[in-house]
Amino acid sequence: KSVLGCLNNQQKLKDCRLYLLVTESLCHHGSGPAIRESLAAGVGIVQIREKEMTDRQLLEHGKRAREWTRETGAILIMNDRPDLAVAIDADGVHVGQDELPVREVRQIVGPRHMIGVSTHNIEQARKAVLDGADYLGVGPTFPTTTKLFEAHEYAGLKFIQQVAAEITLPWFAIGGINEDNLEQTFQAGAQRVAVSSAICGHEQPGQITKKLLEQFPS
Ligand code: TZP
Repeated sequence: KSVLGCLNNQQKLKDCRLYLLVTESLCHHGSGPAIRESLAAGVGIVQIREKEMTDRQLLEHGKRAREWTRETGAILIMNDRPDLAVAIDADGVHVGQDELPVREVRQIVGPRHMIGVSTHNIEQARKAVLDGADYLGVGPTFPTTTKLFEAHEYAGLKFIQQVAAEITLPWFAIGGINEDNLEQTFQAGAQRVAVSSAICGHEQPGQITKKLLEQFPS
């Protein structure tokens, strides 16, 4: 487990309930407004998740996101790229099952960055915990078109229930979550949720963020 830059970040991770993955091509009015408006409305973690940008574009984009997240005190995560996470001074990096394993990511980013891992079944979740992940993504909870999954990777609410019963590390239910099925996600045991299209793809990212946050149990 990382020696998180400051204990403050570990506490922030626990307290954070709504995590936003931002992809430029999913955003109605560009990723800048989506990030700034959702941060102002209370998003606690922003992940930069871009598959089509050049490294230079990612660097500039990431640095801007770093400034905006600093203004609200939100956590900033870089998807998939430990090198860029360090270069933009993000708080952490997120990896999937096909990317570098936690141990190798840790060697690159050092002890101060948090590492998040995407998991699609309980074995992967248990392994990520043992490997020293700082938090887990758990899903897909519902069908989604934001990321392609093989049929056998579709996890569903049953996986959310399994993780809720067993995993004590902070974890975020993810995949197809929106204002209509958020309640079901909580009922399955999730306390934290990560979304992309529900906020990025909305005409008014700030308003939908507020609406989602209002649905969280107090
Ligand atoms: N990992 C699991 S589901 C998913 C990722 C990146 C996509 C989340 O996007 P959306 O639009 O909230 O379904």
